[in-house]
Amino acid sequence: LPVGIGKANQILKNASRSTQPSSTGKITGVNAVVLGEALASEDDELVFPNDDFSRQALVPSLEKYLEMYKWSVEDPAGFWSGIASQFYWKQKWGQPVFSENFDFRKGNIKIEWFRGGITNICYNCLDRNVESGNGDKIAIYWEPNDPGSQDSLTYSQLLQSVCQLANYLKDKGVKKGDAVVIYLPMIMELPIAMLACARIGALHSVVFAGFSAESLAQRIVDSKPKIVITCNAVNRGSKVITLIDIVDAALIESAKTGISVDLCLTYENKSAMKRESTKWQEGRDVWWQDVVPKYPTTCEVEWVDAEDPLFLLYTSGSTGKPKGVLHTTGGYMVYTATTFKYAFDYKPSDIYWCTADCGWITGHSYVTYGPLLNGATVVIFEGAAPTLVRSLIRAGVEYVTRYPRKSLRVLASAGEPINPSTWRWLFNVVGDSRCPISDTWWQTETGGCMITPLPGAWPQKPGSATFPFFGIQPVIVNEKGAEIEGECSGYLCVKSSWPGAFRTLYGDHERYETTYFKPFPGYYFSGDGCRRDKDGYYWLTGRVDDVINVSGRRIGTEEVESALVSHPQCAEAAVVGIEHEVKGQGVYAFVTLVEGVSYSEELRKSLILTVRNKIGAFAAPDKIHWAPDLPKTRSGKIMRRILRKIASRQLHELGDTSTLADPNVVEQLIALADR
Ligand code: 6R9
Repeated sequence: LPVGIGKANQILKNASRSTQPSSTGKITGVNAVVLGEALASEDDELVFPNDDFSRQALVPSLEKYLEMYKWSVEDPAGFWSGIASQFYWKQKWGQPVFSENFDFRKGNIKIEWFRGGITNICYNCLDRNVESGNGDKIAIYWEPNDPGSQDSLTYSQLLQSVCQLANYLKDKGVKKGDAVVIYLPMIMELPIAMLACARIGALHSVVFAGFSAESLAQRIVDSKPKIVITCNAVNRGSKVITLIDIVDAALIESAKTGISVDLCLTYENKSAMKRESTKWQEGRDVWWQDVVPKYPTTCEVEWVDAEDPLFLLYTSGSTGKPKGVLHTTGGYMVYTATTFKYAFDYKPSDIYWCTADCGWITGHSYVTYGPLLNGATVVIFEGAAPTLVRSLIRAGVEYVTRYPRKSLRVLASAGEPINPSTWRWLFNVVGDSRCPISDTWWQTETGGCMITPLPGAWPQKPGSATFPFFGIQPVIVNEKGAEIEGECSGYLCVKSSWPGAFRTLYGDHERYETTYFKPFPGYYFSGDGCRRDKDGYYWLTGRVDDVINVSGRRIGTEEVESALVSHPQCAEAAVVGIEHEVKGQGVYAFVTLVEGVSYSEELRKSLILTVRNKIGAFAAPDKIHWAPDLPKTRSGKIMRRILRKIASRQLHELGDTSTLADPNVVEQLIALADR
């Protein structure tokens, strides 16, 4: 067994289960089982699952997990083949079940799973469930922004809607391997569009509907879609956002680089805007409701190889240009389905809600594919709900406690660190000290959960993602790339592949290798820091690169910097993340103005607006710090370490400033901190 995991065995032996978490729902702080007398640190706080939960859990004990885990890493081919066989394959995969090169020194990085297997993920999500007698089961409950116009689709109805759109797309010339850009909010048409693409072997590239025209254009230029699918407008809280205008601006922008899209399929989202008031590009824009329902409700499946691409999803990296993460069909299918089932202890009678937007990976893997592959009933909510727990805490417990929560079985969190106090609040208040919390660590790149509790299987520690999922071998390495054993902290890497791993960055395999495989030869590098405690539990400590995480959304600091410097009055900018009570991290920007321009409130607003327009509202700086100059080394490199300290007002911890080209810069910056 990999280092650490074996140690977990001892926990059960050493810990006393005498103090079970109370089920009275009283908010008494921590319901923990303490090792020894006093709680020495957060590492010692163990929260046990209750026995009733464990008895019914898919993985009822640590022993069972260790047995399965051992099998999964000693015989990955056997372990994953067994699971893959539960899906429909038109033709079984060949041998070897997987092949990989994780070490760039031995040639190009390559990952393949189930090569030669012929399947279709849409078929496995829908047809397979309908054929097994679950056609009348609800696939999606849709909860709109304004209560009152709820909707739902059974598996049969969803299949029919998907087939109609698939037929339409085929009729418009979309073929296997073509890209389709989807720019939709959380309405049912979003998963419908994803599944329709998958059905005909087209790659979907969903762009989060909070991205600006410029960001959308960038993604259109990179993926060169045949069609863009959007809607006219969407309600967000009390605001109406006219998505089609954003698409229009993006298409004008992308046409300038020679990428033109002649078809924009637009859903009329009546609750937000009527078609009469929609600005329309005759010849290019087509109303979904006018064309799609005319197509047949059955559609032949395009059978694809397990390694044929399924989708592209852009994510932020530490350099300016977003990266097109590419996932393929077979491995992603098997991995998302399996992680969904085990990480949430899924039972067919469950109704499952994931608050994520399909514009991000969580919405791909755990709103759409993972649940539907398991025949689950999912709830989709139109409104925005990131960083939900911290916003709820701020609003007060009564918003939660006024509703019965007896039906809740498992709570989950993803996308950002959940600190121990937030964890306890979620556990005690929302889950009545009864529901296990799956704090799942993973990334766009990993396709599915990598380090996650399995509910009921072992004691949790608030704030720790606990142990690796089946088949995942996390390692912690030091600066030199050497694996460190036992209790330690360092850079989180993964040794050898798993089915859900991304296969490349679209059109840029070299960047894929450089970013993820070259920093620590022989390993996949996650970009995250991590600590492993004495019991083998993993604690994520945040990004170690220039990526910040605002409300669970990844933003490259360089992306914000280039947006800022595109402003005619901004000469230079440096962006760092700061702690933010609700958003987790906030965007803090140091801005140097062009000679002769002076600071003003108006300019501050206009800089923020520039970022909103260039990237999207979610990336807007929380703070603009006027900077006559930036602290740089003699070779001209900005010293972000110092900027981070100034931003968080840790002024006594600036460290060594003697290597700065001009140490006075720091004092100037401090003087301007609250201007
Ligand atoms: C799924 C998703 C990935 C980054 C990742 C890490 C952070 C995700 C986390 C977590 C602490 C967790 N992250 N899950 N940090 N605990 N449970 O969010 O993908 O948008 O690609 O972000 O999010 O820093 O590297 P993505």
